[in-house]
Amino acid sequence: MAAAQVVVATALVHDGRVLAARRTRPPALAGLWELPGGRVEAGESEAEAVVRECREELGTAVVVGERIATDLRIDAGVLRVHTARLADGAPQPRALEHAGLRWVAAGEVAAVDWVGADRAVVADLVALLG
Ligand code: 9L3
Ligand code: MG
Repeated sequence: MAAAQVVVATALVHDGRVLAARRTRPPALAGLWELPGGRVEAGESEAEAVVRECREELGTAVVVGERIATDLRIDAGVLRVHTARLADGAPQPRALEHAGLRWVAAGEVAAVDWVGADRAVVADLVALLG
């Protein structure tokens, strides 16, 4: 049996805030906010996938940190959250997948209209931001 598809999500932290990206698609997720990321490709490590997805979706270079939170079951497979920090460049929504970005402080994390899977890591994000 094939292993479940892993989807990585990036808790990109800068100046005590975490980056949230507003999805445009699929329709069920449009308008909701997520930690940017996507499917790990064949032959790629999770950290490599985080770096690639941040380059593709945000146009920025990142340094990957640690894994946080527990694995989350999603329709696409299993979602795993990795921390990261900016190495170079200010994030911009580069892919059609996102309509906007916002930096979220610890006190604002719970009030964000997250996609269902990402809502489950709110407490971990608050802890991460201190
Ligand atoms: N997904 C959920 N939360 C996230 C990410 C990055 C992804 N933080 C879900 C949305 C899609 C699937 O995982 O159903 C694949 O992600 P993408 O390749 O559409 O970003
Ligand atoms: Mg994505």
